[in-house]
Amino acid sequence: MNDATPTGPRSTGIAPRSGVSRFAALRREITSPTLSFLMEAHDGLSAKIVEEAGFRGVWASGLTTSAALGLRDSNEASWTQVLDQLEYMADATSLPILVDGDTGHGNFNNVRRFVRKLGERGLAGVCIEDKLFPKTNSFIGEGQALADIEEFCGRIKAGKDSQVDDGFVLVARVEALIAGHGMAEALRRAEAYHRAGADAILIHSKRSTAEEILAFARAWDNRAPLVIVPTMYYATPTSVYREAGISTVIWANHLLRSAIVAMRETASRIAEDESLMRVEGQVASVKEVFRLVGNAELEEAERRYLPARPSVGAVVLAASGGDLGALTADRPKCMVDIRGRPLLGSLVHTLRESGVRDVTVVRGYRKEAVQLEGVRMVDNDRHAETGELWSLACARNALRGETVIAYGDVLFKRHILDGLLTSEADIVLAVDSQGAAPRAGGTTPRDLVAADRRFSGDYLDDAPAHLRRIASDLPAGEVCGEWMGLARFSARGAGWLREEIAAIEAEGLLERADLPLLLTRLAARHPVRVLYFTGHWLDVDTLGDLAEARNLG
Ligand code: SPV
Ligand code: MG
Repeated sequence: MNDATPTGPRSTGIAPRSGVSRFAALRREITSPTLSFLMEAHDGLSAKIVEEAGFRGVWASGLTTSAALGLRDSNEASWTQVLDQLEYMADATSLPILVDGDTGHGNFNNVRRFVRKLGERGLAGVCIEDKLFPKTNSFIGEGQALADIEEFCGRIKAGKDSQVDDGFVLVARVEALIAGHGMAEALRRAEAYHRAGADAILIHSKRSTAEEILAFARAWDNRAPLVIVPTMYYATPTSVYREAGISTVIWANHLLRSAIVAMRETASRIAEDESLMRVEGQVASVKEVFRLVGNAELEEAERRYLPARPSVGAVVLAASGGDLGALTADRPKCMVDIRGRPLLGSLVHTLRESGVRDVTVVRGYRKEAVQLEGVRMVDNDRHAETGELWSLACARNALRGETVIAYGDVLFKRHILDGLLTSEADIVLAVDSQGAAPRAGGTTPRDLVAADRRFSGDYLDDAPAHLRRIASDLPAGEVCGEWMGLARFSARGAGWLREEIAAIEAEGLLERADLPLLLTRLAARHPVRVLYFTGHWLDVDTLGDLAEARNLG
């Protein structure tokens, strides 16, 4: 990192709000004559919450960062693990962050490396305390051992000599009052640390009143900015700190402590109720989570960086009933359940996964049973006496721009659809090269394909093949595979499709014509590409197919 690390979260790509570096911003907070506040955060999300609340700086607490990891405040996380956590915070917020550096993670040499790495990752300052590694939280036990003054001054000097930006702030934390060494020792240490180059002194106390802190402030007389942590003397009015000339107050752990209460309450309610009903109104919405982590920025970036692809539509033909016995008494085949969702739901899911979002379904038999969220429904009310092409013509208005056409009773793996969508051909059909064989269930393949080239059997074979015709009664020698009931048309191909439907209509054949006829006629006028696949799809004609569909996954 360099001298001009701008404010602004790095991972989101949001432009910096100003040219002021975070180092300079923290220095300003600490050295300004007015009282400043740093609010605790322990991860990226809490750092964002600190920023949104209007604070001008973050305290990256050692206690809460380790507790959020499920660890004790005893240097159990390695310093590089801590550094990674800190980097998430720096990425998540544009605020300057004062890092709780504990004892500096060792001697002067560890401090040097730690301070350099903090600066490189955009952390604006560090606070080191005059204790020994591994440290223990100041509120645990009595009379913790303090560092030798000269040795600790070496840590301070080493830290200042290692900062990567002149604005980097090093706060020296005096533990003498907490360790029971008295005011004179606390002042002696503060003076020594100030002389060693510390930018500010943090005077810590575990008393329930601010008396000793205020006595220290009076004696210290602003020789360097004073930082305090009123966790234990929380009842002291903030105006008292202003009057005492304190530089900065750290609210050291209150986001984590409030999160613990909220999480515990939510967990126990859900455990008791075995339901989310009571908590739903009490917790942040999922939308709010998306907002906090900046999903809107990602969408904007996707528009900027992903190749623009005009939206692709699909028309799914699902007007016929199908005969699966009792299963299709009150609903068409496409609405029969396949592992918790209707067959048509799985088909639409696969389409959406491949970016085909604008889906139109032509329904007919038991049309009231055909409902899917976000899918446009078109009705073929003459489904009993008409065929596939009539149904397709009902959705004529959707046959514009790039369009996928699928039978409503097929399931296929996504790579098959992706293959069609990435083809450069104007009309392209998914064909199973093994489709000529009779099916296990005894049914015979219907849409047999004759093409100008067979699949060679080599999976690297991508030489183009073109449709000659599709029929159910092709001579065995001509059969190259079976059409899966899945085709893609470019915008130009969709134009040819509409023309051909109009031509068939003009000839009076629309009522009875099927898709094989349509595709065969198209192939006579335009190139219709055949893309070979092997398996990974099925159409559901029998109960046996249904069982297989439930396994296709
Ligand atoms: C921290 O927040 O980790 C601190 C402050 O060091 S205290 O817990 O009061 O020691
Ligand atoms: Mg700490």
